Amino acid sequence: MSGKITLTMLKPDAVAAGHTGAILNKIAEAGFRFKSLKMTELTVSAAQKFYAVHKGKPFYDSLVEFMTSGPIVAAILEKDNAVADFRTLIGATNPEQAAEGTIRRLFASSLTQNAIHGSDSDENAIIESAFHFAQKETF
Ligand code: FUP
Repeated sequence: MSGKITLTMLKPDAVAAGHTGAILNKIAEAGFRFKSLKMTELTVSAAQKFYAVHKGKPFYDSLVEFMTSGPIVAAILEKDNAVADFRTLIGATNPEQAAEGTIRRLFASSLTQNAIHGSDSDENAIIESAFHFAQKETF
């Protein structure tokens, strides 16, 4: 059965460009409920851990550098079929290939600086939610 939560991060490019409000509005209008929400920043070791699956790939170091370059907004989102529906809403990893109207198409500038993260599985949604939020921050 498909899960009800996903974890998102509005990445440093989107936050620095002042797109936080517009992106959160699109997420809410698409029917997601905010279970948790905060502005924060990733340390280098936290970013390395979050993206450990990509360790050794050519883009890993620049991805970590980018993700630690400024504040992010993290949120746990609730909706039926949350992981798949959210990945549809954000669009393809590369904004040039993202469908019209998707968050990455609208707000991302490059493959690395692609504005927003969405969990890729129900299992990772739970792991990533616990990475960012304590139980008392989840509603
Ligand atoms: P996604 O699940 O769409 O966020 O994409 P991935 O998990 O494959 O990649 C995680 C992040 O690594 C992307 F958001 C952007 C970055 N990335 C690159 O910078 N270059 C690549 O070739 C692939 C991914």
